[in-house]
Amino acid sequence: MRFDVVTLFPAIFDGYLTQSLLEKAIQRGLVDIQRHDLRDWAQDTPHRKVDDRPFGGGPGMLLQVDVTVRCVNAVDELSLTPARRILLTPQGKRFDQRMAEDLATSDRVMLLCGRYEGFDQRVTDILEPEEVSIGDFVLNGGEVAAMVIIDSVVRLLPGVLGDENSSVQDSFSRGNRLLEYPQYTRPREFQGHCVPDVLLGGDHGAIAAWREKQSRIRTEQRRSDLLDGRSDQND
Ligand code: 6GU
Repeated sequence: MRFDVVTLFPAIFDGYLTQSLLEKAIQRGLVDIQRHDLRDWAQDTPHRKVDDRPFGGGPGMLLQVDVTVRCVNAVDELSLTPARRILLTPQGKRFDQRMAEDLATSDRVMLLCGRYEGFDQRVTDILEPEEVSIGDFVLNGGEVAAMVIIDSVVRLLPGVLGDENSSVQDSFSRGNRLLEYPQYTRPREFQGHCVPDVLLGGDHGAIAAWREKQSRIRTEQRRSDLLDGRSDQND
């Protein structure tokens, strides 16, 4: 699977690409992540301007449609497979595990990271990307959101995680709408806090039942919206 990330700040991704589980996935050829500096498609040298003030007034600057369309078309031509285009914006459809699972079936995804007040509307009108948000809060730019999306998608690709099953049981995956149960490792007791007896007893049926109950309790207390489907705007 290939990601093309269009950004004004390609260096933001440096540590992420080399310091995480991702590095191994890249080395093993399971995923390819290419960054593209939007500024490389600016026309005026030496300023390489990519933004301008909004018509009608208002705060901040907008990323310009001509630069962005040139960039996306050039990136598209780097590969024969057309990329699924995603524009990162707080105005987008909210990202969730289902969307991650869907993206993991694509060969190629292009992520457009906005900065400032975002892109000129005509970027969306012309390039028709899917507009995606990672939640109801505002980031300084789409780069962190792009990393969130890449991270959640890459771990779903076959061969990336050691145990092929370990992403299937995740909270929020298709078959599981509950939060994870609490887990413990050694020591058995620390500062008077003990590991629940049932986990030490070796009765696998009892352990499974305890975990299921803990998942349910946690979900009711913290995320009751998951139980009645209210959280899922995308259903
Ligand atoms: Cl995708 N971009 C920005 N700038 N802020 C966000 C976001 C994206 N998702 C949530 N907040």
